[in-house]
Formats: sequence, C-alpha cells, structure tokens
Amino acid sequence: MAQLEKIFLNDDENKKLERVFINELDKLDNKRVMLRGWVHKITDLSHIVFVKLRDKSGIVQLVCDKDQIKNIRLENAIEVIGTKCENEKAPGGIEIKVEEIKVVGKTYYEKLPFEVNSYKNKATLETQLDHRTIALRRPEIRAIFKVQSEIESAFITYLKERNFEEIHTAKIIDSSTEGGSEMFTVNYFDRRSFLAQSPQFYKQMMVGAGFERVFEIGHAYRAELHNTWRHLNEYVSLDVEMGFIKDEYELMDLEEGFINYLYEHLNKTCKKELEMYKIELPQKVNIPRITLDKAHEILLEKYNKKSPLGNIDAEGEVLISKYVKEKYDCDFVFLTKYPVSKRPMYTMMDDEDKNLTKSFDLIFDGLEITTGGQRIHDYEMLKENIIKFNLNPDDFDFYLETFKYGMPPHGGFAIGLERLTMKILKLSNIREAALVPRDMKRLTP
Ligand code: AMO
Repeated sequence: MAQLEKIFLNDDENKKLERVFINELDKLDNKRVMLRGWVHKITDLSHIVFVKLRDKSGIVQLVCDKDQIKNIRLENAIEVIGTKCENEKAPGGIEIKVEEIKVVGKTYYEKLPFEVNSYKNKATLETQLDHRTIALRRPEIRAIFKVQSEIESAFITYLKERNFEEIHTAKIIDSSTEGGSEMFTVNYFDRRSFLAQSPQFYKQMMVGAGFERVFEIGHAYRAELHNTWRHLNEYVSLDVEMGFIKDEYELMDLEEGFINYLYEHLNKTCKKELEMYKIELPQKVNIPRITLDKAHEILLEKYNKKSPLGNIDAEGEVLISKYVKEKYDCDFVFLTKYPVSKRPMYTMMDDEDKNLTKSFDLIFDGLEITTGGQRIHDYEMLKENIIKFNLNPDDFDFYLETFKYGMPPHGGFAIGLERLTMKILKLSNIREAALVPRDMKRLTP
C-alpha cells in the first residue's frame, strides 16, 4: 500500500489524470483513465481477476492480475488508473485494464450485513433499513432515490415555469394546521411548541403577502399511531398554493399538468431506473374527476362496498382505482366535494351545497397521494368557521391577520413525496421510498 501511494505521488502523468465517472467512459477520447468507487464484485479466475467497480453513475469491469487485488475486499473504496478497452462480453461493452489500484477507504467488517451485489438479496426490509447506507449501495435501491430526486426537479421546474416561487417556512410552530391530535410536541425554551403537520397556514399567508404563487418542498410531521405500509411519521410534502384562482378545478388542472410533465421528465431522465423496476409510464394521463358521493354509489353498486360516512377508506381507494383503471384506463382519479365535516376549518364550502367543500383528493393506484382545495379567503367567514369547528380565533391571530388586508381567492394542494415515489415504482412499502424513514418504532439510523 505505502509503496503504491508513493508511485501515485511521483507519477506526474498520473497526477494530471482527472477522475471520470463510469457513465462518461464511452464518451471519452482518452484511453487512460482514473476511476473512483467501491468494489462491487470480485471474480477470481485464478490467472486473471475481474473486479466490478461501482460509482454513483454505474458499474464497470476492471481486469486485474492477482497481485493487484491482494488488499482488495468487497465494498472497499478504491481509486484505479487503467486503460479503457472495448470488450463485447463486458457489461456496457467496455472494460478497464488496471495499471494501479489503491484503497482509499478501508473496510472493517467480518461479514457484510447482506449482499450488496446480488438481486437475490434475502434480507428483510427491517434489516435493510437497520443498515440503510449499506442497502443504499445496491443499485436498485439507489435508483429509487434517483427517481425521487427527479420528481423534485420536475416539481420545481414545472411550477417555476408557471410563475410559482419556492419558499421555506418554519417547522417549529405554535398551533395545529390540520386539526386532530397528531402533533409532536417540542420544548421551545420555556414553552411548548409543535412540529408542523404541513406548511398550510404559511403557504396561504405567503399568497396573501404578495407572492401569489408559492411552492415548498419540506418535511411534515404526523404523530399518527398508524404503523402501516403507507404511513410515515415524518414525510416530505410537495406543497403548492395559488392566489387569484377561479375554483378548485383550476388546481386539479394544475396537478394533472404536473403529472403529465413529470412522466415526460422521468421518461427522459430515469430510463435506466424505470427499466430496473419494469415500469412503463404512459405518454398522456387524463384524470377523471368523480364526486365522493358518486364514488360511494359506484363502490356500493359494483363491489357491494360500504364506505365510512363522508370519506373513503383504504379498501375503497383500491376499489375505486380498479374501477377507474377498467373504465378510463387511468391510474389516477380525483375525488371531489368532500363534506365540510371531514375537511379542516380553512376549506371553502361548495357553491351549491353548503355541507360540501371545494376540495379534492387525488388517488393513485389505490392510494391517496394528494389533498387539496380552495380555501376560505374572507376574514369574517374564516373566523366564523374557526368558531364552528370549536376552535378559538384568538389562537390563530397570526394567520387571520393576513385575511384582513385583501386576501385573494386562493387554494392549493400537497403531494406526499414518498407516496408518489412508491406508487410510480410500484414499491410495496412507503419506507422503501424514504431515505431514513421515521415510523412509530424507528428513530435510527
Ligand atoms: P393531508 O393531510 O391529506 O393534507 O396530506 C397531504 C398528503 O401528504 C401525504 N401524507 C402522508 N404521507 C406519508 N405518511 C403520512 N403519515 C402522511 N400524511 C399525509 C399524503 C397526503 O395526501 N394541508 C393539506 C394539503 C392542502 O390542502 O394543501 C394536507 O396536509 O400523500
């Protein structure tokens, strides 16, 4: 090792070499290259050794002799200098004939917690989450987060192109936004505070502050006692709020536009990752809009399924998706006009039926991924509604103030990022789509 390092430092030509990523190899003119990454696999054929090198962009085959890999173990971080050669049999048609190989990050394990280089990995999800950074080294798991990061990019670009501005609002707050008791409390010096369930109030306030159109990508906290495949206690919320809207249908149009934009974007940027999960995204999505009442009728007539009053349960979400898939060949459906009693106090009542609201949910392949709607923008009306919900308007002074000074008609929606990722890739558990998931039992890693 010490000797190898010496050779590296003294070799001027080597010093000039700049590290390249594996996915750049086929575009490079130069034959001598320097690569960095992890040892993915070692295949010892006695006279020759093949080492698969993995970096963030891909995997390439290294051809080494026995001496060169004496100190090399699986998952060592290494630096390699070698010559690029074409070889039809090598993955990607390229291999590297190694001149020098150096360990830059040692390993200290006796046995890996599970195989990183095998698709037949049998470790349970819990074990993989316990050793998250090792699990994330597996290309198909990293692929989930490549897709997730492209979802965020698409969200940002789509909204910026439509004159929305990105904001970041406080997550340590003084009062509940979504109602209910699902709040984490935090000691805030000598007071009690909460972790935000959503940026709801702040995104509305920023519309009123003159931003007109805002979005936020941020964490949301729910102290829900649901330890299920679709609930996290900390998740990432993609929030949108838009001023001067006509009605809630404008918001649904905006979200439908986003889904189409997103699919086009993912088809361009995540081809490899979508293939890994055998996902084909449709070219065009036309999302049907069905009132909640109508959905209840359909569920009863077609599936003999009774629904909870004014709502739809998990089984209902699956069945209504099945119906929409068969009838409209669409994986999405907007459910509209939820009753006042099932929506938070800020939700605007329907024009025709005051027991209903101008709100909606978006169901994607059997799972709610979005809630949205038009909000009450009139100060007196909002104050009255807060009282109707048995809440004290004084507790919402900071929120209500904005409404005294010309609050435009407005509305918005929020998409759960992990839920959207999970459904796009057809994962079976939301934890797979969270880098470091927080559920009722998990507070580490
Ligand atoms: P809601 O409470 O329905 O609405 O949340 C919006 C979306 O956030 C995601 N989500 C969750 N994801 C994982 N685990 C959870 N425990 C969890 N809870 C919610 C879902 C859900 O559809 N302020 C409103 C939005 C708005 O009207 O703008 C709100 O937060 O995908």
